[in-house]
Amino acid sequence: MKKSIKGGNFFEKKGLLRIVGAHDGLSAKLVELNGFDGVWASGLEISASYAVPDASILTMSQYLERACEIRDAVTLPVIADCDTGYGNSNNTIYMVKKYEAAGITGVCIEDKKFPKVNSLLDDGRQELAPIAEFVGKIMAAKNARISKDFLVIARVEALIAGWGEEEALLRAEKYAEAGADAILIHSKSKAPGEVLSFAEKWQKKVPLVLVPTTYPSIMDECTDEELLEKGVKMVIFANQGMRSSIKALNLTLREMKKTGGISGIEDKIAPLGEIFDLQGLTDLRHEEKKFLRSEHGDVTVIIPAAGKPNHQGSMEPLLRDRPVCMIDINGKSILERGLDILDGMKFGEINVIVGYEKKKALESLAGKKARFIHNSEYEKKHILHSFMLAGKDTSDRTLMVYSDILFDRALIEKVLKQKHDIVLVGDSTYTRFGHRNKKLELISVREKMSPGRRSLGEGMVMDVARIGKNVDERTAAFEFVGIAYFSAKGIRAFKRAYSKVIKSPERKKKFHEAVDISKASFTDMVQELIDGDVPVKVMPVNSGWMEVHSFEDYNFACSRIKDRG
Ligand code: SPV
Ligand code: MG
Repeated sequence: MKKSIKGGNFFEKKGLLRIVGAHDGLSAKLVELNGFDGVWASGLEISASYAVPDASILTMSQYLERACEIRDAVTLPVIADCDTGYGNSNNTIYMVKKYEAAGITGVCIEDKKFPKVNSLLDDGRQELAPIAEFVGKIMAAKNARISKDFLVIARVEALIAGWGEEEALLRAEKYAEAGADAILIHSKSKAPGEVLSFAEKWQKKVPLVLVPTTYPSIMDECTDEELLEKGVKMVIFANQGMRSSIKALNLTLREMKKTGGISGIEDKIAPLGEIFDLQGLTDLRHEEKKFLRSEHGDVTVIIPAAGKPNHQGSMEPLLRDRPVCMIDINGKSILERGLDILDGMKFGEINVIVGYEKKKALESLAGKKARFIHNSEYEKKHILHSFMLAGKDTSDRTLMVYSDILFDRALIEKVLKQKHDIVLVGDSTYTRFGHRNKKLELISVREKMSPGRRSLGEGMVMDVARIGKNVDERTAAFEFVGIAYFSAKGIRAFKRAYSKVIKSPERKKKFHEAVDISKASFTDMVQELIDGDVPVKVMPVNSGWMEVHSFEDYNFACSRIKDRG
């Protein structure tokens, strides 16, 4: 976040101040991004943006609303063009209170009669207010302000109205005496001579402000130092921004009308990304991450999907060029289906670790809300390594879901409700029979299980004793579904145990069922935790998920899942 310089006396800032006209948040933001000293909430621009004349048509509230919009969009000081003060001294008092309270740096009021017309209008009705009346307004404005840093700039319109330099000097003198912090000497002369002559005679009584719209050469003819030397503290480039956008917009619209299309203009207009940046979308994303809480916002999901399928069996034709998670079930891959369910649950972050056929995976998952992490060594480093590529960054509740299973939302909801630190989902109806393309990851529990009583009560969890492909089928009570839940404490324990193994000299040795830690499966690390007396629970389920291990499974899944998503 940029440092605010709205506070303090703007005129105490060193050097010649260049402020630029704007009419809304966006135009003001562009002024700031281009490095100017402040923003001029221009009456001409604001009224033009409503497509009404700059002739006191809009009300004070409308101008103030825009000034606030501008103030909110930038950290720069904002000087508001307040025309004649919107009426007499009573209106001016109210106006100063409102603008100061709104955090505007200063106001500029002009000595014309209300209602005014724009000063640069050819043959404009330029009626000057009596000096005394305007002096009263300046005094009222000064009296109404609270901070001495709130600037009241008096704008002398005598040169605009054709009343001559003497009148201009007299008025400036009176307004300075009344307490004006600066004099804006306005001129519509085509050359800078008129204002330079005024400045010469003014003798720096209070700082001068210029609006060189009609005499732009002054900025080429005089250096900043020369202008400062003549008593000019600030120049206002009042309307060039709006004029440039009108021209650009017209060119684009004309081209669109002429061609009947939009392809020819694409490289002449700002990319959409620039709009998003100007809107502050980056900040919004950052803040959303921090503050937009949802029920599962503190849960990080990790889906390891990097591995190459090995035991293909009857699945061979389906798996020739893709991992299991990419198998298409009625128009959507298994993993896409999983991601759609998880996305709907508003998790903090969903990480998918890709490796084998990475390009295909990324193409098919384009547009899915997930962080994709590449396990470039997927052939040498297996699922535990993939898990830890994302797991190393998480300290919140974590959900691990295998990429090759189909599951219901209700199953995930259920495991997230568990109060234990590490909970695996185990299927209690697994069968030792049937064709499979791989060995199942089985779970045995500490509790005594009587045969034929595998269907257990809701919410009843048990202590895992052993997990892995080598667990004896006769003692196994569950098949590991491929869904594991960790509380913040649980994931810390898991990470601690992992880093201990990784750092130990034993890391090249056999690690549970794996030849070493790099080839370890997720379940090997769970066994390591159990052996280290970290409690691991299994939550029994008997429905709500399925895996595709065989061609039969595939046909079954296709017949069960009807939607084409
Ligand atoms: C404005 O920008 O509205 C001004 C400057 O007051 S000028 O249009 O030159 O009067
Ligand atoms: Mg104006």
